Amino acid sequence: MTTQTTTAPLDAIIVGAGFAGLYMLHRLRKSGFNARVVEAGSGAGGTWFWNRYPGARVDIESMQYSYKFSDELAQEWNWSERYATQPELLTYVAHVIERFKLADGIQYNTRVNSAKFNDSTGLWDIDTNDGQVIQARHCIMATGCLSSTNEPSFPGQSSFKGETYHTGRWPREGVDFTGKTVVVIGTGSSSIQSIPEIAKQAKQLYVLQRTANYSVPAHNQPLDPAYVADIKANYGDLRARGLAQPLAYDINLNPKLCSELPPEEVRAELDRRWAWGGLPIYGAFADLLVDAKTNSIVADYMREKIRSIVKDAKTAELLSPKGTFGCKRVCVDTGYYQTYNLPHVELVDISQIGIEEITATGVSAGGRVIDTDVIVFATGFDAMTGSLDRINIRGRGDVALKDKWAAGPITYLGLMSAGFPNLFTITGPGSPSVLTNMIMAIEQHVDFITDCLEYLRANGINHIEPRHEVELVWGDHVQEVANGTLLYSCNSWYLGANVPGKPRVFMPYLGYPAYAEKCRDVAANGYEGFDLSAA
Ligand code: N01
Repeated sequence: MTTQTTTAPLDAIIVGAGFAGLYMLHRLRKSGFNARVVEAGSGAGGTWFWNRYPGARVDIESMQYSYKFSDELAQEWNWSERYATQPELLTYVAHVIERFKLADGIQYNTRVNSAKFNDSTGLWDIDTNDGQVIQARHCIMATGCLSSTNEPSFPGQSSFKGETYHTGRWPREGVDFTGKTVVVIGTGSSSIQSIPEIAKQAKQLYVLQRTANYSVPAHNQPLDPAYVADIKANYGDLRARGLAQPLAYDINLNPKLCSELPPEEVRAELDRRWAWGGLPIYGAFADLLVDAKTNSIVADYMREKIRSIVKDAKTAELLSPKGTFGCKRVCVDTGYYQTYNLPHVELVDISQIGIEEITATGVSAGGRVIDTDVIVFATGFDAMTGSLDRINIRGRGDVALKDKWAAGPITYLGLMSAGFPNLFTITGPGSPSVLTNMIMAIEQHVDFITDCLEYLRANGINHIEPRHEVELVWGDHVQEVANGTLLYSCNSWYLGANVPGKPRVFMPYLGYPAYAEKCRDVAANGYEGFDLSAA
């Protein structure tokens, strides 16, 4: 393919048209920068563009999982349900694009193959699948934390004659399971959300479980207009409460330690959280993620709930997670456990004997052979670093980011990495990102980057990059914070442990408020820890 270099270099190229890329484009345009978004998909929405599996919906309440930067937007937009569905989220994205006139700044169907810092021009050269080379002063990766699918390959997989799907790359036209036998591999959030919906159509459904996950009911429902009006009248209060909590999400954090409470109060608190539903269960006790005893009390409570829902004792036992509660991200479901009471749904334990083979007609797993028409891979993502690794990113001296990060990502604040001047990663590894209400973390990063670019412009500075010694200290701090919790005690995707061969490093930073304050201080002190140069 012939390459074509765009004439005038951009101030910034933004890779990805999800929530991060769209807000980044809006902010940069408002500040007078010449910016453009390139997006691999044929539409905007990022995660919500690709994850179209049945039952896909956000696991944070929509009144909080929505942009806060524009009060007009927040006031005029009406979510229909407590947890928005994937289609409704895409409608919201379309509204944002129209309202802020972003459409002409987004180039779809454009996958970035490589992003290379050119030592002689001091610009980034962005090579795309359609043969363009786009030059830009700044390269901003808005590529998402969960956008690169984890697709394990099993022996014989290519011989399978039926249909196969990955939850993270669901076909736009949907899938009809009516009358079919279906195997779902995996029991993470995507699986837990889709299984009740697939079961409504399938003739027979087998769920292949390697590790059981904790799931809390969503208690999803249409939003009560009075409740919405009440929030909208004081929206700023809700946002402020959220931003003051570790997950940048108002989970009504209980400041009390479980160990200080009498058993009946512990029970009452958990009952209240279960009845409310969703991720606020994390806020039940201040020591939930640090005290193993507290954690086991909550885990016991969850197992008791599973036993009370699932009628078959053996299935209930298999569905009961053994590990630390909340170490893997807790799932939020609608009728997940109840689905196993249906006669045509079967849980297959593959914890001892995994998937040995995929044949032309089915799957050999858990010591049995299961014939099937469809296999759904709900096997998750190469989280946080996957989407960056899949782009050939090269910094000063042609050093590959992937090589620099071979033993785990090295960043300052999850925003930049030494040797890669003017390359920003929105919600990159080393920032709160996936341990928050993502939209809040996205807005905080976009605001930081915009302020930074304005500062550079005002001061005649062309390049910014962190000092290596500073990013090493930050990396140690990220690990130290995680080490002070129970979050190292399982094989989560936070640790990269779900992808064979990936280094075991805790990638997100726990604690949004302290992080945001650190970023404010860094900026206020003239981007302390970064090298700034006019050259
Ligand atoms: O992926 P996962 P996900 N053989 O990694 C199994 C977000 N999300 O797509 O646990 C057999 O959680 C694996 O087993 P194990 C959310 O943050 C958000 O479900 O490794 N099984 C596991 O059961 C979530 O946390 C929403 O033993 C294999 C499953 O596949 C994140 O995305 C909705 C296997 C993968 O679970 C990821 O969720 C959905 C193998 N070789 C997702 N490899 C919202 O609501 C993997 N598995 C916003």
